[in-house]
Formats: sequence, C-alpha cells, structure tokens
Amino acid sequence: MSQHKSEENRLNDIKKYDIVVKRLQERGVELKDIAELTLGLQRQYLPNLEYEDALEHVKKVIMKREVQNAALTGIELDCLAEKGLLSEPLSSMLLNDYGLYGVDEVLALAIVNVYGSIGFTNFGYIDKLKPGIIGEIDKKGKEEGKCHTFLDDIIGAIAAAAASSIAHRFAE
Ligand SMILES: [Ca+2]
Repeated sequence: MSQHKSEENRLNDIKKYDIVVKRLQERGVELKDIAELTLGLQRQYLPNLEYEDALEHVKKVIMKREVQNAALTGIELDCLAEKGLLSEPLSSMLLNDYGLYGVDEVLALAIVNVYGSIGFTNFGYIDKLKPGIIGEIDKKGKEEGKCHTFLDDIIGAIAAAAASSIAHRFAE
C-alpha cells in the first residue's frame, strides 16, 4: 500500500459514514438535498457539472473522520436540546438559536476546513442565502420544541466542502 493510500484510509471511516447518513435522514436531510446545494454552488463555475458528480463528492466528504465527528457532535447537541436534557444557559441558547452563540458555525469550520480555504466562501454564501434544504431546516427549527441550531451549519459545511473538493479536482 502506498503512503498516500494508507493516509486516505486513516482519515476515512466507513462504519461511521453509515451512522452519519442515518442520523441526517432522521433529522430530515437526504444526501441528495446536500448534493443539490453543492450543485448550486458550482453551477456558475462548472455549468456542465452533473448531479451524480456532486453527490459523489458529498459522499467523499462524509467519509472523512473529522467531518463525521463534527456532524455527530452537532446533531447530538440539537437532539439533547429538543429532549430538554441540556442545562441552562446552553439549553435556551440552542432552542432559541441565539444569534451570538456562534459555536455552531465554529464547529462547522472543522468540516469546511477539510478541503482548504475555498470552502469558507462557499460556506458564507450558503449561510447568507439559505438555499434549498437549509431554508427548510431553518424554518422547521423555529417550531416549538425543535432545534436545528447545529444542523443547518453542518449541512451547509458539507455542501461547501464538497464544492471545494470538486473545485480541487477540476483544477488538477
Ligand atoms: Ca446555526
């Protein structure tokens, strides 16, 4: 096995990949929704990019251990907040998606960082415009007893990282 290959394997985790995909589905997010965001981000640069390509890169991002860890942590905190298992002041900050909390965005940067700095611009763009599934998640998160404080940033970050992964490949 080459040095490069063993490095890839060290950073990938197939077992946890399945768990992350399942948890996302439980929270109302399908990989195809994330692929749509990625496609939207890349459309102006790569108008011929296919949906399947975008989906492939979304899957590649979720194979990364640091992405899985960030996603699992954020989703868990949203769920604990919904179940009323967090203590104050954290509980109210998460349930009300308090604007100055900021740790949701910081956690998402662990995902954005996986493919370098191009991801930041993409992530900022999604965070501002809230396209597709991000807008839906945001709206549902405002319902009584619902918490999507971390979920929107995790999804946006995965889509942004996938767009960066595509940009890297086409730059080669
Ligand atoms: Ca958020």
